[in-house]
Amino acid sequence: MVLPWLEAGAKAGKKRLAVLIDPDKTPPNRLSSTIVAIHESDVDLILVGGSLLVSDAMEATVQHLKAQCNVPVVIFPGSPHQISASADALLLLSLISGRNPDLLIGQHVQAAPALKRSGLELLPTGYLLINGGRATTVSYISNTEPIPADKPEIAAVTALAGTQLGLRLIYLDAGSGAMNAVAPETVTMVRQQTHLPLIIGGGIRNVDTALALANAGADMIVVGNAIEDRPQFLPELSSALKA
Ligand code: 1GP
Repeated sequence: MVLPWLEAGAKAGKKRLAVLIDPDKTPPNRLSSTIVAIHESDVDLILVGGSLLVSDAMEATVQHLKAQCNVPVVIFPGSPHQISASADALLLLSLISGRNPDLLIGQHVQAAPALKRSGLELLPTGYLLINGGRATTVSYISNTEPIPADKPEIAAVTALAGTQLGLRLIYLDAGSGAMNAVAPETVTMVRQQTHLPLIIGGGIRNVDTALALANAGADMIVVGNAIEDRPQFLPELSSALKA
């Protein structure tokens, strides 16, 4: 089970590393260098998903990764259709930084029967978009405003509310390809308000940024674009993070 393992790791102060694979950008036939990089690294989770899946490569991508890598595969869904019973778990996202009821309950209702049938482990996640310096696909598609980057106190009380609501993970995301990653100060303030495992992603392109976020209290770092551009970044990041 992914959730108890994440919770135990966070409690023990372990720093986890996740790779995000967007099947639109990297379908199975273009995954080989990423898979080599995963084999050369200590990767804890593979997230699969995207805010705008226009291809139908999701299922094939999950199956390919399950066959090639000995790492849990977790769906990071951009829509209620992104469900694959071949995965190990699914981030059941509530977009608590936004005020779009569809992403707080509407899509969950639509997806509920299929999720039940899938038998997937569900990871109830408070998902917060933080302004990363430019408009991102997720912000446009979700029709929500990200939390301003210079208002860490809003992120902190939002994470607190998510914790009080009974969510089990908090994910702060500057959005895929963000110009600026979430600021370590934001992570520090959020960390003071929640004991939940804290996942940080969006725009992380170098080891120093990832280490600063981990030191500020992130339990798991997510990288996507940077690995697609330079797979060698993954083993570098993995050894620095786990050192
Ligand atoms: C986006 O947090 C992920 O949802 C990863 O972002 O692709 O910018 O690394 P990047």
